[in-house]
Amino acid sequence: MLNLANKQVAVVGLGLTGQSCVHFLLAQGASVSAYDSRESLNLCLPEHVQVRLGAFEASTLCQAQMILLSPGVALAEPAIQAAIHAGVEVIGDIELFARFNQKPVLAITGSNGKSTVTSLVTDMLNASGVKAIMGGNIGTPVLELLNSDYEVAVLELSSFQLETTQSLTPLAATVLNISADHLDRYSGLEAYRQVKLSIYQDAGLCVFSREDELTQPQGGSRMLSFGLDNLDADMGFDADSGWIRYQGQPLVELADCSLVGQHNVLNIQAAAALALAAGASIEGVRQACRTFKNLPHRCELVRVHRGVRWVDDSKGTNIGATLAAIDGLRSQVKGKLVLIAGGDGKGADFNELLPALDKVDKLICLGKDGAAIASLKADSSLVSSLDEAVSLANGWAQSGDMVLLSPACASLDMFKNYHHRGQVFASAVEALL
Ligand code: UMA
Ligand code: ADP
Repeated sequence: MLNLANKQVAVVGLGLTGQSCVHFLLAQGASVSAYDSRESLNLCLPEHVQVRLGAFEASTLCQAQMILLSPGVALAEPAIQAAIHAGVEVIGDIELFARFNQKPVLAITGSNGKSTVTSLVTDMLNASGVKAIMGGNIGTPVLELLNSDYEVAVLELSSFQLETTQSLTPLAATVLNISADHLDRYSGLEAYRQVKLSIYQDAGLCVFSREDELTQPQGGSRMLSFGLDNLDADMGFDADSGWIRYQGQPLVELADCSLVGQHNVLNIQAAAALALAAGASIEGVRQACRTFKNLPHRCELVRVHRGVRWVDDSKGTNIGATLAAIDGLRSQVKGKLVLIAGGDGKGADFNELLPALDKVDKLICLGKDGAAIASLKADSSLVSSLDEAVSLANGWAQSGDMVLLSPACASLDMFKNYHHRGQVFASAVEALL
């Protein structure tokens, strides 16, 4: 275990991660200084912690013995690069967790489905009598888990978090899928993928998707795959009977699951593979599939108004997620489908949306990259607020239609986060007369 007593540690970025790091490091006896490039910030930190706001300075950061970097701060930040060149160790909170945690870890990444799978794995284990807790990108900083009583830690990991993690040694790990995301932080899809694949490093079991060859491990660890074909050796799916099968045996009947859509068949398979590896029972897996509640802002029905269904998929923050939402929902709509999309595209190529836009009858766009998406479809509309988008959709949609907010973009150009965007949407929909 790492001895942090009296070590000079700089915590860079003071959001959820940074503040949890400060508290953890102080409890370990480290000497902590804290940095955020914002000029003003509401913080809840002990008074003796030295806080510096404003642009990061290489000269100060180079004096630290270790830097704890928040996922939102790019490693490419010049002051961080200067510190690395000066020999300062730069790690993230997941790495710090890995050096203190003594319990088995299940690690989950991918472009989409991470939170769904993380929550489902946790439910499967708890339904099997194995005490599991979840954390990471899903919202609870991992260092906070160390204060809890658990048998297995289930971690949702973003590519940003994986960049600063080296020694996690998960019991089992998965890359659910790879599609373009965060390309404003990577030189291209391959660079982003390589960071995602690093989750397999030293994993006891690598769980990958047969539907997406980009998820395949490149090393020699034990592997298990999941997919929509009926492959007896691993996780398979028999479309005729509607059963997910595991090593040739029926595991979960889809009709018995609360999650719908083809992408969720894959999510359930991946979750079951991880949970079984950590000691879940078949009955626990089945029970969790029956009772799992879809997470908010993921294809969530917010209102049926004058026969029109209004669906909030604000968590659809990249193209892959919006494609899955349209694929999953189109067959459920008898009438027309209205899509509200746009926001910060993070450098994505929106042409990948084209095949799905054929299934959309009316496209309404907003935000920083709204015009680029609107240009892909004839008769689309560009609006300046989500309220305006809802009002326009309301004037257009008829009974039997669906209005889907699935932006294919991050929310930060107009909202605090995807949750805030979903709330603004739901409020506008609730206010319709
Ligand atoms: N900051 C700087 N300089 C910068 C960038 C950020 O000082 O160049 C500061 C900001 O001013 C702010 C702080 O850093 O005060 C925010 O830190 P952060 O962006 O690392 O965010 P946290 O609040 O620590 O939340 C992070 C994850 N956020 C990101 O990776 C952007 C959360 O994932 C995660 O839940 C949390 O840690 C706990 O682990 C959110 C997310 O959007 C949901 N993740 C991305 C995604 O899912 O696509 C990766
Ligand atoms: P993440 O945590 O990776 O953002 P979530 O589980 O929160 O993923 O789901 C976000 C959105 O991504 C969902 O609303 C859905 O539209 C889409 N999605 C979920 N699972 C998958 C999957 N396996 N493949 C493609 N898209 C998915």
